[in-house]
Amino acid sequence: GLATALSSAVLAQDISGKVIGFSQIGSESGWRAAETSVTRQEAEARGVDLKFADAQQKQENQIKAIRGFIAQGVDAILLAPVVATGWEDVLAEAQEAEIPVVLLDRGIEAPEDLYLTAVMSDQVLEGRVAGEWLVEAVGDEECNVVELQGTVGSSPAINRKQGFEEAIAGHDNITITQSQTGDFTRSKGKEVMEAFLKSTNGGEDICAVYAHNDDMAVGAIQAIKDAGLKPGTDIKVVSIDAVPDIFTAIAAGEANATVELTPNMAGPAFDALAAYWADGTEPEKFIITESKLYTAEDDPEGEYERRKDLGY
Ligand code: GZL
Repeated sequence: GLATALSSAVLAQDISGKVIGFSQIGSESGWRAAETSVTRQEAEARGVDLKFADAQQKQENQIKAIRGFIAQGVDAILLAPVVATGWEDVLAEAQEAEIPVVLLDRGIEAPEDLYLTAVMSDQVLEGRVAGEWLVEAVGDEECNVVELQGTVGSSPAINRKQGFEEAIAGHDNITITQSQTGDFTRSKGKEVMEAFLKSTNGGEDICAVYAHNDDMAVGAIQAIKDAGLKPGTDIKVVSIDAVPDIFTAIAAGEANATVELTPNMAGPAFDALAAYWADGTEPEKFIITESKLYTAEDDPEGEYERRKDLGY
C-alpha cells in the first residue's frame, strides 16, 4: 500500500555509504567555515562518507583535488569553484569517469552539461538588494560609495557588483568612487578600507562602504574606527552573508544592513544526488537559495543567537 510505497521511495533516496569528494575553496570567511561545518553535518546525517579537500583559495589545488577524487573513484564530487573560469578540462574528466559534479555557492562559465546542478544564491539579486537599501537610506543626499569586491574573477564578485550598480543606476546622487578587491577576508577588507580612507583625506567624503561579504565589512569597520570615524553613522556599512558578527555590529549601530546567504548548500545538493541515483531524476540546473535583507529593525541580537553555533 501507500506506506510501503513511501518507505521504498524513502529507502531509494538513502545515500548512506556513498563516497562524496568535496573540493572546498578554503576558510577565507566566517561564512565559508559555516558552509564546511554544515556540509559535514548534512553528510553525517545521511551516512555519506565525505572526503574533504581545502584548496587555500587556489584553483590549481581544487583541480588537483578533483583529479584525486576521480582516481579514488568517488560516487560524486561537490565543488565550490573559487573562480568562474578554467574548469572545462577537469570537469570533462569527471564526466568521462561518469562521476556527477554538483557546484556549491559559486557559478562557472562552462557548458552546463559538465555539472548535474549548481546550488547557489542569486548573487545579482544580493547586490541589488544591498544597493536598494542604500538608495532608500540616503534619499537625495550626495553619497560617495567605496566598494570592497570579493575574490577577483569569482562569480559572487562579478554578480554582486552588477546587482549593486543596477540598483543605484538612475540615482545620480550615489556614486561608486573607489572599488578594489578585499578577497572576501577581514584582513584585506581592513587594509583596503584603510587605503580608501587615506586617499580621501581621512574619509571625509565617504558616505558608505559596500562590501561583497560581511567579513570584509567587519575589517572595514575596524579601519573606520581607527580613523576616528563612527561606522554605521559617519560611514554607512552594507554587506552580504548575515554571519553572526555582522549582527553584533548592527546591534551596536556599527553596521547597517546585510543580505542573508544560507550556509546550507549541501542539503539540496545531497537531495538532488539522492533523486538522481534513485531513478535518474535530472534536477533543476540551478537550485537558487533565498536572499533576505536584515537591518537594525530585525532583532539583530536574536539573529546573532540563532546563528552563533552554526560553525561560523
Ligand atoms: C557566495 C560565496 C562567498 C561568500 C563569502 O556564494 O561564494 O564566498 O559570500 C565567501 O563569504 O568567501
